[in-house]
Formats: sequence, structure tokens, C-alpha cells
Amino acid sequence: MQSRPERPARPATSSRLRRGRLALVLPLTLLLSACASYAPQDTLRPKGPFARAIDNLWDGVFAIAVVVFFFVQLGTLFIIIRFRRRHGDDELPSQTHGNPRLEIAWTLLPAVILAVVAFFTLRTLFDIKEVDEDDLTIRVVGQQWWWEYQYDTNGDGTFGEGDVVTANDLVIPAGVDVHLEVTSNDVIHSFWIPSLNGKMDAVPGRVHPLMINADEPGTYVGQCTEFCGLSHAYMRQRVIALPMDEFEAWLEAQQEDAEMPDPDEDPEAFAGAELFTTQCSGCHLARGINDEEFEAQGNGEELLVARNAPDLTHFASRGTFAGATFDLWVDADGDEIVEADEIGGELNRAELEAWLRNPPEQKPMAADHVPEGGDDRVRGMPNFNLQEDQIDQLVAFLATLD
Ligand code: HEC
Ligand SMILES: [Cu+2]
Repeated sequence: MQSRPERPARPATSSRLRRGRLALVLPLTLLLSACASYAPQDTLRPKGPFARAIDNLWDGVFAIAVVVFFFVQLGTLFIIIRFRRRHGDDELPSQTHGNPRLEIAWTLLPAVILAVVAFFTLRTLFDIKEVDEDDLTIRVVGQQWWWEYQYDTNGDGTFGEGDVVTANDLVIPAGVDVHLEVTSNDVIHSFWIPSLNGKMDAVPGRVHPLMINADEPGTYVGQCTEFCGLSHAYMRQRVIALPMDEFEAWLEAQQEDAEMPDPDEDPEAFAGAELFTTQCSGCHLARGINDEEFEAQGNGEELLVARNAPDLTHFASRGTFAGATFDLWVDADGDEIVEADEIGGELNRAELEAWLRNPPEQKPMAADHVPEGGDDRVRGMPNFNLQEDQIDQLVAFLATLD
């Protein structure tokens, strides 16, 4: 045997110490990560009946898994100790082949356990999918990289044109079942609000039902959970559940057109509205402000690969913007979530200005990239190199869109 060049020996204690430390760090990291106080996307803390049904199922399956785990571990330990080779005993153990009784037992037992799990899983699956005809239905459309919500407010049975269309924050009434029709405009996304229900894939050309129901009014956060391209990580969504009367008032207000700011009372916002009409009509609609220009410039279809940008008619009534990546309003109580009662408070000016100054710098969108062989459509919102006074005017105008 060739002798290897000798390595400088490390004192044994230090390497043992390091291994010991490493063995501590891993479980400790896991343990401490369970202590996060701010964990709003925790499936184990359900905030509505559908998420609770899943959580209950999980509790049961987990209990079974724990029993199986200990059973298998103890069995393994028992066999290792009981049948180990004993000192001075060099004989081969008696060679048997098969043990029908044992084999039948360990085939049947798991099958029975899995059948029980399957029974409760299927029952839960049907429970959380049941759609009632009277349920409020909202269409949820995945877009690169934000979520659009359409309410059939004109009652024609279709969603989109002529209806209330919003983005980022999905507003629902609390305490009732809400039926979401999840679909996509471009690639596959996945809609997930962990505290309200499981995930649902948003697939182009298909409509998938997803039920949500929030016990209490509040804000529930989630994120796109199907990799959907460049800004997948910046594609978030929130549900704002309101008491029924507030929800009805909200829906009523959303159906109103936006109002042109008064040039005498608010000249800055008025200038912003004019600038908006000339600069932004290629992609964005603010109903009541730029309908004609929006229509004339192709309803967003001529400039964007996705053929669709957020409807801004009631932009200022949302808590967040750009795929819920940024807060639109200052989080006054500092709990890291902009709630319904903080909307309309103090504007988060800095981030809105930064967005208008250079959107692709705030959120990767490949907005300047024109796909090869295609037309000149872009993805996302490009940088318009606006002047600072123009940005001020646009911000003043956008803040009026409540
Ligand atoms: C080429 C199309 C296009 C033009 C033109 C355009 N935008 Fe956008 N804008 C978008 C897209 C796409 C988004 C969504 C970006 C995202 O969240 O990923 C967006 C998002 C926004 C948002 C955030 C909306 C929300 O609710 O999340 C604001 C505000 C906005 N744009 C303002 C403007 C203003 C003001 C102008 C004119 C100066 C303008 N945009 C021009 C494409 C455009
Ligand atoms: Cu997505």
C-alpha cells in the first residue's frame, strides 16, 4: 500500500468540537425557524373553514405518521439488538425463506392505514371544492407578474369588459363562501393564500374552481407558487376580507368611474391626469379619464406581450401595487401588513415615485426586451424617463383614483 503524504494533524478535540457544533447548528436552525413570530403564510394556522378542513386532515395524518415512525424505529432497534452477531458465535443463523404471516401482515397493515388516510383525504377534497350556485364568483387571472380580479358586476355572466376589474388585493366579504374561477392570461401560475385554502394552478385556457372563506375581516397574504418567469418572486397576492356591508359599499364604489381632478382646486393632479392620458393610455385604463385614448391605442393589446396591464380606475383603493410587491400606503401600526383601514391614510410616496422613475429597476420585467421575431410588444412597464415634476403630477393624480 502506498502511504499518503501526511496531513498536519489537527488536535482531535477541535475537530470533534466542530462536528459537535455542526450537529447542533442544523437542528437548532430548524427549531428556531419554527419560532418566527411573523409568519403570515402558515398553513398550520388556518383562518377559514376550507383551510381548517385541510389542517384537520393534516393533524390526523401526522398523528398516524408519528405512530408509524416510532413503530418502525423501535422495530428496527429491536431487530438490531436482538439478532446481532454475538461474540464467539460464528455460526450462520438458521436460513429461512419468507414468513407468510409476517408478509401478509406488513402488506395489509399499510394498505389499511393508507385506505383510511385516502378516505379522509377524498372527503376533505370534496368538501373544499363544493361550489354553491349562489356563491359570489370572482375570476382570478394570473398575469406576468401580478394577479387580476374580475367581478361580474354588469351581470352578463362573463368577466372582464364592462365589469369591475382590480389587481393585487382581492377584496371579499368575510364569513361567506367565495368561489374563485382561477385562470391565466399567459403562462401557468398558482394562486395560494395559505391561511384560507390550498393552492390552485392558474392555467391558460382553463378555469379551475377554488373556494375561500375568511372567518374574520382581515388581510391574508400569499404568493404565486408556480415558477412563471423573471419576476415570479415578486408576484404576490393578498385577500382583504371586509364585513358584508363594507364589501357591498366597496363594490358599489368600484363601479363608479374615476373623476377628472378639478384644474382650479388641484392643478397638480389635473396636470397628472393629462399626462396620464397622453403617456399611459397605451396600456392602462382609468375609466372616466382616458377611455377614448385607451380604446384608440388598442386596449393595451398593441404594446404588451401580455396584452394587459392593471386597471387603474380605483388604483388608490388598493393596499399594494406591482403584484403586491410594494405597499401603496404607509403601514401605520407597523405590523408589516397594510390593512383596509390603512388604505387612504398616508401615501407610500417614496416607492410609488421610485416605480414611476424606473419601473424595471423596482421589479425585473424585461420591459425593454422585444421578443425575437415578434412585433415591438414589451413585457412589463418600461421606463419613461419622466421628469421629477411629471412624477409629482402623476402621483398626485394616482392618489385621486380611490
Ligand atoms: C407598455 C405598457 C405600459 C405603459 C405605457 C404604462 N404602464 Fe404602468 N404598468 C404596466 C404593467 C405591465 C404593469 C404591471 C407590472 C407588474 O406588476 O408586474 C404596470 C403597473 C403600473 C402601476 C401599478 C399598478 C398596480 O395596481 O399594481 C402603476 C401605478 C402604473 N403602472 C402607472 C403607470 C403610469 C403613470 C404610466 C404612464 C406614465 C404607465 N403606467 C404606463 C404597463 C405599462
Ligand atoms: Cu406567477
